[in-house]
Amino acid sequence: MFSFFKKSEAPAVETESKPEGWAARLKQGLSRTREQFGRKVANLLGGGGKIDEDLYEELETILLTSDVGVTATQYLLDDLRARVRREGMLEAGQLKDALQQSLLALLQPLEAPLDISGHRPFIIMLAGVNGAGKTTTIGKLAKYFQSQGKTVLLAAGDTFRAAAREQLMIWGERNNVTVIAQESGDSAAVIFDAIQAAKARGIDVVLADTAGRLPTQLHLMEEIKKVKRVIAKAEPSGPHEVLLVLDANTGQNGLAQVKAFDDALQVSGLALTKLDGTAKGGIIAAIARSRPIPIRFIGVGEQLDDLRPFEAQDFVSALFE
Ligand SMILES: Nc1nc2c(ncn2[C@@H]2O[C@H](COP(=O)(O)OP(=O)(O)OP(=O)(O)O)[C@@H](O)[C@H]2O)c(=O)[nH]1
Ligand SMILES: [Mg+2]
Repeated sequence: MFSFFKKSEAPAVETESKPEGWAARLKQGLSRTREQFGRKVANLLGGGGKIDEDLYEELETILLTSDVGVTATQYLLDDLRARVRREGMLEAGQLKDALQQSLLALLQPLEAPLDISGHRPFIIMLAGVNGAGKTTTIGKLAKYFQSQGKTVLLAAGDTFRAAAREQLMIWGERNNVTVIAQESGDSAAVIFDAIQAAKARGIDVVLADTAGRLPTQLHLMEEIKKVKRVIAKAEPSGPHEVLLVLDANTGQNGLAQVKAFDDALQVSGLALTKLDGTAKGGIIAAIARSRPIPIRFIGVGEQLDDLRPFEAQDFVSALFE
């Protein structure tokens, strides 16, 4: 938990402006995913055979076992067949390029960077199941916005655990970020106060943490709906972003989480974390097909600068090469 509080970790600001450094980190982070997915595809399609039904069937198996899910797998295979027909492809090797193109076309609409220019403070409310990476993502986002010259205020809205509040406050002190917390009180009240404070101080971005919860815990889902309503009382135009944090390793269940939180809160963006783990990556395709909510950020590690805006082309390249 809260690995970004480790003393050993100095914010790697100097790498902030080097996109090639990030591309390398993304590839490094996705290496295990690439081993599972990219290598299987390469083995299947790199042999130089002809395109036939068996090939499509094996590709279907790879997609299904990579968390792409039935709906998106069907869509991708149909799209592939259409490309093969249109371009008169015969060789298995050509199918690999076509698959990359199909995936890219599917994922491109999810690339919609978060634009915070319309509101001040721009209020971002985070939500997600326990341990998805909400608090870690808040730390990373604080650094991300600070590196763009924005002022940030954190609302310690996870009032379920005292430790969560303490750790957020220590972290805020070390990184010169104001943290609004309360000894007692509920999540909505803390976030309400934080928004008032941000308005009074002319802060650019409010990041509101919330406690983890499962969509099946109906009372907790009601509580987070209330948080959203109370934010709108503090600032009628807000929240300006409801960011669902999703652990990429949860596989197909991730799609169920997206649907449930979206139904409850009208999620406006996703942060996909832990892509540096054993995540199979296909969940992104499943989301793109079944509930296309923009992926604002992806996280590929526990360090502060292991979070960047999602770029479909980079992502697809990192999956294959
Ligand atoms: N490898 C890796 N670990 C991550 C990433 N993001 C978060 N973590 C780790 O995931 C664990 C849980 O992260 P938290 O940020 O505490 O998750 P949370 O959603 O706030 O959890 P709760 O508040 O308990 O619901 C911690 O050990 C983090 O270091 C990531 O992108 N990559
Ligand atoms: Mg947390």
